[in-house]
Amino acid sequence: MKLFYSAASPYVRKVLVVAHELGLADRIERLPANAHPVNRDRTIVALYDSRVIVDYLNALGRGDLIPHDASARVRVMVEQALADGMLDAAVLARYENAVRPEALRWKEWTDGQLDKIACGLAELESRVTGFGERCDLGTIAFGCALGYLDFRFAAFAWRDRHPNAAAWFEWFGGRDSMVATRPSA
Ligand SMILES: N[C@@H](CCC(=O)N[C@@H](CS)C(=O)NCC(=O)O)C(=O)O
Repeated sequence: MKLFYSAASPYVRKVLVVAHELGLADRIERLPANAHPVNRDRTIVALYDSRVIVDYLNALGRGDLIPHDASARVRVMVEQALADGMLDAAVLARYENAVRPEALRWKEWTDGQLDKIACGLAELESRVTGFGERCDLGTIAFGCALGYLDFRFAAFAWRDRHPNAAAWFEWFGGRDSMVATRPSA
C-alpha cells in the first residue's frame, strides 16, 4: 500500500497510528506529498480521506478500532468527527498565519477557528475521564488532535485549562504507535 505522506500532517498521523495498532505499518510505503492550499499537489489521488483510509485499514487488519457494536461505533465516529473538526479548524488557522500574505490576514477568522478548538477541548475534557484504557479510532483521533496542538499551537497551552485531557494524553501519547508517528516540520 502506498500512502501520500507528510511528517507534519495530523491526518496522515491518524492513518499511521491506526496502521501501527493493526500491525500493518510495515506494509505501507510512504510517498512524499506536499499538500498545500495554494500550491496544489496534483499527484495526490487514490483512496481519501483519512476517515475512509482508517476504515479500510481496520477492515484489512480485521481490527476492532472501529467497534462492531452499533452504539459503540456511533460513539467512536462522533469522537473522530469532533477531533477532526478541531484539526480542520487548527489547519485553517495555521494556513491563515503561515500561508496568507500578512496584509490579507483576518484576525477574527483566526479567532473563530481557535474558538472552535477551545469548544472541542471543553467537550473532550468532559468526556475523557470515561475513556479508561480505550484505544480505538475515537481516542486515536483525539490523540492526533492534541499532538497537533502541541506541534503547531504550543502557545495555546491547552493543558492549562484541561487537566483531565492532559493526564490522559500523558498516558495515551506514550503508546508505541503515537511515539513512532510524532509530527516533525
Ligand atoms: N479531511 C481531510 C483533511 C486533510 C487535510 O486538510 N490535509 C491538509 C494537510 S494537513 C491539506 O491537505 N492541506 C492542503 C489543502 O488544504 O489544500 C482528511 O481527513 O484527510
